[in-house]
Amino acid sequence: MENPNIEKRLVNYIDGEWVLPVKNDYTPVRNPATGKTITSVPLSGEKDVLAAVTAAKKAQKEWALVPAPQRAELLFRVGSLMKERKEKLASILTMENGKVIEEARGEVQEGIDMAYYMAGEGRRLFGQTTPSELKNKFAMSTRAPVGVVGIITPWNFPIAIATWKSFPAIVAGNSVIWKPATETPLMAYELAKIFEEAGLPAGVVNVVFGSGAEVGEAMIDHDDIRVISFTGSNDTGRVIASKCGMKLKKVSLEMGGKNAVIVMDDADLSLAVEGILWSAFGTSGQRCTACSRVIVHEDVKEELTERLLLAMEQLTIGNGLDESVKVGPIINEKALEKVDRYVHIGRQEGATLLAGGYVLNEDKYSSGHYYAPTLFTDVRPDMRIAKEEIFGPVVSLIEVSSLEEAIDVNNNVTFGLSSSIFTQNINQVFTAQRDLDTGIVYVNAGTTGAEIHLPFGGTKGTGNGHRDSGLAALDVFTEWRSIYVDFSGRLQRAQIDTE
Ligand code: UN1
Repeated sequence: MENPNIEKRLVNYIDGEWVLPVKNDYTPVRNPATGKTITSVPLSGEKDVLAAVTAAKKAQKEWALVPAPQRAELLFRVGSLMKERKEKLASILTMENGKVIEEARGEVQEGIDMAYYMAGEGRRLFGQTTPSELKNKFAMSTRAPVGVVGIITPWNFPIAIATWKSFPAIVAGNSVIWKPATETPLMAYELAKIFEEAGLPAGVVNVVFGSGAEVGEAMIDHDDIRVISFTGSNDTGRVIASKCGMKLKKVSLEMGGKNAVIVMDDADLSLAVEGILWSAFGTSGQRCTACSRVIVHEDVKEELTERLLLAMEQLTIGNGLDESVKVGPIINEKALEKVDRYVHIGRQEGATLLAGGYVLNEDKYSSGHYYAPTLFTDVRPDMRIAKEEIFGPVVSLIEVSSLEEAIDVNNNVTFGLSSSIFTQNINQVFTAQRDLDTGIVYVNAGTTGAEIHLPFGGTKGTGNGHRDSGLAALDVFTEWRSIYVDFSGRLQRAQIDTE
């Protein structure tokens, strides 16, 4: 056991109790930097989900009647506890996920920001009032909770994404059943402890650990879970969408990207290199928003490539708990193999490998899963490495000769999460923000770094029209209710008695 302060075996959190899973089935959780076992996580099943649904249904009825500003008070407390424990949470996050400690602190901060932002919604949750077409009649709309909601969160942002989904659900008066990724259960465990300590009533948030095939499936199947909010792979998202579709269940999906940085001929190249480096190799490229394509104007391609290669040489790779390390490990063996497979595909397709392209297996890396930061050039937009999500530290340089071509190349993929342009030209900036077909657009910054008070999500294969975080998240976890109050004392027929 690597850290004595971490429980050897985790349990589920259902109805305010820490409970063993019904089946005695567990799987180890390993630190991707060292390969060592940190804890083990239950592989729960349908019965655990049923217990959680029963608790969540009961709790939600009461919770919906608690005034929203009081619900928000609890979220403020959750935010303060997260702030108090920021350093502890960040180091556990680095241990289970591998991301470097500075980024782990950033991710925890993202959750704290979300707590305070959504707590503020407790005193807003605005609806509309609007005139009625009839005399002595009042019309308004309010947001009503949906009921019990199911959230399924990924390992790459195990705490931030959980807060994007659970906090708006809670403040709006829903109860939550949460299935965290089995690779990173400790963030869920720690956050559940915080919910408990903050005084969230039993059953408002329930954590059921386990696989998508068992726990996820049971959540999707259960008619009393009215919303599924999922972040993860495109393949899984499609299956969830079709199953929820048959049940007319509300479903919100976020399924990754093939994000590009565009570098125009007038760009500040030093800034562009910094932006590319941070958004492509930060989190070892394991962000939905990671830059995996650089679409570069032919006039600056050579210089940008040289500068990028030099900067890549400076990247320190290793265990993210070491403050000087910039690039941490890949989450597990399977993910490492996938990255390496794509590099082989790239070579076969005729792309030129300029740096990296191999698994790091020197002694100091041998027990973890590390991949060398990789740069391909001469990549054509129709190559698989330019179209498919790799989810690792691999960047493809694609040459273009105009802004129009750059935008075409950017848009000509099935994903649409994030994009960025480096230019000093205001006309190009505004053309790009209008024409880039992604949910997030950055100007003179890389493709990562979304802030929680704006909508997060994307177009095409990235999602299904919904957004996480920002005000938009409330649309996922509430139903609009339109209310008409007639105080005329007689029957007034809409559209008819309007004279
Ligand atoms: C993700 O990779 O799914 O914008 C989330 C960013 C982070 C969130 C990424 N704030 O890169």
